[in-house]
Amino acid sequence: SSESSAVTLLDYGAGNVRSVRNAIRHLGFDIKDVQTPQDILNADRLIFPGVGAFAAAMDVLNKTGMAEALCTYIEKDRPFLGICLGLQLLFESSEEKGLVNGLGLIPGVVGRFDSTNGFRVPHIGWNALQISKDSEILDDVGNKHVYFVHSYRAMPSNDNKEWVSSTCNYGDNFIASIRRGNVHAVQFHPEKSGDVGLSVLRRFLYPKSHMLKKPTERKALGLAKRVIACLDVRANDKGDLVVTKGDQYDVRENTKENEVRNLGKPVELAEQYYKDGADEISFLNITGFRDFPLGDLPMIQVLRLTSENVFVPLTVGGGIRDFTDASGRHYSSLEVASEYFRSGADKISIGSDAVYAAEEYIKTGVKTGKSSLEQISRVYGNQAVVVSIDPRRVYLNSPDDVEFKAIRVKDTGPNGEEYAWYQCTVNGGREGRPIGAYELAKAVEELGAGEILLNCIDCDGQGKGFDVDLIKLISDAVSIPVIASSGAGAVEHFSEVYMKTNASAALAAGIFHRKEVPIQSVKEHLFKEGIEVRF
Ligand code: 1PR
Repeated sequence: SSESSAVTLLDYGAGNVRSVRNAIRHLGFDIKDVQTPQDILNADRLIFPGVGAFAAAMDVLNKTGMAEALCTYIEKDRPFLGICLGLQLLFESSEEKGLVNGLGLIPGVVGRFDSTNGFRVPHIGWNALQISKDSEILDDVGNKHVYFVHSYRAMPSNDNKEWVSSTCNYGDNFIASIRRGNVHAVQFHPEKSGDVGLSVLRRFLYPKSHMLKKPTERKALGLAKRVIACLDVRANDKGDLVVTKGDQYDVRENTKENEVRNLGKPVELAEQYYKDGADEISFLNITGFRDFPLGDLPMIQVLRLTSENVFVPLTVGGGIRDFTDASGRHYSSLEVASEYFRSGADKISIGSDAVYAAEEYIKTGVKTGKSSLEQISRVYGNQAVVVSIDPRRVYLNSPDDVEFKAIRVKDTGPNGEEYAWYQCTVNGGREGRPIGAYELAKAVEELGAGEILLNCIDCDGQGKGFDVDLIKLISDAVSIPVIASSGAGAVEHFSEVYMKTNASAALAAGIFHRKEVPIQSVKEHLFKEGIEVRF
């Protein structure tokens, strides 16, 4: 019946659509999953959250007969909402792997962003829309930012102008949404765009409802600099999972008992930061070098619960590598990552294992395709893979004293040394490796990382500001987004890092956990300094 409160979801099993499911349920709808092409034709309302690669998706849709059913459904002008790849697949073809045919409903070819003109690829983050025609579902978006994460995009042309309802500028003006009659599709992720995104889904699910347009006081102009809250998680000595925080990576209190510093519960804190306006949340399992049975990975439950109520991107890191658990069962890093994606993660972050992969790649010059980094980015796309770098400064009198990239640093060493190289570490800073942050960053970009989370052990928990020298070095060396991390102690540290480096996001932990500086104050300050942020 047309009054049913169920929505039909086309999930062809290529990745995580958990967030879309959570968002739909949050809005009071039940989900009917498509099993056969007939289910598509019978749908009252169909949501198609495309995930994974274009070619693989078309392959599945063609083999199962779903491609034909989708074309029929859409040509009959039945209510449809495509998300991300679910928009791209409507076009004639994509250049993602050679030239692959799409559903062919909209004229145009989906192509890759050009990173040569200074725009980092993937396009990750909160950007503004230029709405060009009434698209109803975008009525509450107005001037607000929405969340994008993609490397490919469709371009507006004379042939498809009757479809285009909004564009977004990122080097090019690309198609951000289409609408014709009851058929809608968006390139951004409404299920990850906070309240604004939920309003898009709500308007699709309840088309007759009249919601008030809230006036927006601040107009979104372009890609926002992100503010990320990071939760370092581990079990304390009683076995409870807690959010902890290191002082140069040492998370134990300076007391006789030497207990693990406890700053709160992971799920509760994440929900709080979402409400406070965090653009993203990162969870790091900082004891990921220990072997857990896969089903007991402590972060799985945290992700499941968090993703039910938090509608911004979630990253999880720590322990993403091949391992054998206590019972002798072997797990591949891809299995570990898949479990995290299924549980609600949007991105995974690799630390130690990426260091080993980069060392090997630099030594041999060969991409084996076997590292965690390569395997996970091949299956889930590079936008889903972050590499976390944990470097420590090694001071030098001359940059020629070492084979790694060394730079002049503002904070000189204990003996007045004016230079330093940044030595990568593994196992939570416990072991230094023969590779620098600069060499690592360039290698992991080639191996398929989509983003870099750049920590600095010297600055961690010190509250004296980010390591601007390091962040400038790395963000100038790669063309993927770089997240500045470690050392935030005041709102000015965020504007400093954005003014002096090409960081795309800034992450902090301690100041948020200790409630010294609210996320909102960081954003107000950045806004005042003329830096684009999402409110
Ligand atoms: O090596 O793949 O298992 O990943 C381990 C992950 O856990 C890495 O991302 C690594 O950075 C992280 N990690 C390991 N040990 C620690 C520790 O603190 N003992 N934490 C650790 C990393 C750094 C940031 C921190 C910022 C901002 N902590 O996450 O949140 O420095 O802090 P601040 O704002 O308070 O200065 P693998």
